[in-house]
Amino acid sequence: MLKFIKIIALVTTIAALSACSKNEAAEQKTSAVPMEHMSHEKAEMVQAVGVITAIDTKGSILTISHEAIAAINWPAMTMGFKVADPKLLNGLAVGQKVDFELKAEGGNQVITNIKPKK
Ligand SMILES: [Cu+2]
Repeated sequence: MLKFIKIIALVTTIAALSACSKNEAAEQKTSAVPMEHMSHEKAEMVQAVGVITAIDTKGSILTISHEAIAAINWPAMTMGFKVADPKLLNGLAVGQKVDFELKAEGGNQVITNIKPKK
């Protein structure tokens, strides 16, 4: 009888474990969805291209409609980026096409370099 109970317990454990790993796989699938990159913490410098749609000089925030960035698996989208130095905003205008460089800073993507695209 004791042996029978042990087997039941074992079977239950295995079932629980496989259910758990199934859940993990499902979660990984969901987290591979585009917006996950917003809280992306890896420190990497990435080159990107986009068009400026708004400039917030007070908050040092540039809103850019950027193209897809394959290096970090981002789809194309319009989003706000903080600039590392307010001086980077000098000479920029809404509607301008730009080449820019991003760096992850505390989970946020910060523009460390930007220049009008030729
Ligand atoms: Cu984005």
